[in-house]
Amino acid sequence: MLLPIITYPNKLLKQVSSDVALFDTQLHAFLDDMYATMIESNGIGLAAIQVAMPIRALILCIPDEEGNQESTNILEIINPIIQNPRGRMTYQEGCLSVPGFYEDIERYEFLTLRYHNRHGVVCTLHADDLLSIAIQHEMDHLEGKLFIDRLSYSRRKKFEKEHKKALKEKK
Ligand code: QAP
Ligand code: CO
Repeated sequence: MLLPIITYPNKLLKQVSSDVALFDTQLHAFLDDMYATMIESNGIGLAAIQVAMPIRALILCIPDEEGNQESTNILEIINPIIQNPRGRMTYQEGCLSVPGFYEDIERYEFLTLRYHNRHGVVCTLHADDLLSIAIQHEMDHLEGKLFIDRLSYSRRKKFEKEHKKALKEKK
């Protein structure tokens, strides 16, 4: 089932999400819906709050070297904790909740992630490059934060101006 994606400036995106306690069939069905929704929208990452569910769950599907998004590469990450973040890198980010806007954001290049999979099993993952960036982007959503919240004052002002104009042209 496809779910509607909430877009900026919807206030729901500011909500802090809560830990997942039950790793049941209802959660599995929701994760499957998130995956279908993300693929349909040409996304590589989606947090539960983007489809109005304030739980600490996110999915990622990073394209391989050829740019193919294999369904076997899907990561379902629940109640994540970042350990040992290091290095810095800049990447031009976008977000399904801020469609049509892309900005350079600096984040950690490497990190270790502790999380639960859909069955509640504790997993560890070592991430670098785009996977590391995507994890940090999606984990910001769990805190009610968007990538545009990380822009400098002047770049944010420029974004708001362009966003206002884009909304007007859509109507
Ligand atoms: C988050 O973003 C991300 O504006 C995932 O028109 C972004 O999937 C992680 C998308 C960059 C790491 C690096 C955005 C699709 C998808 C749009 C996305 C759009 C269509 C964004
Ligand atoms: Co996003």
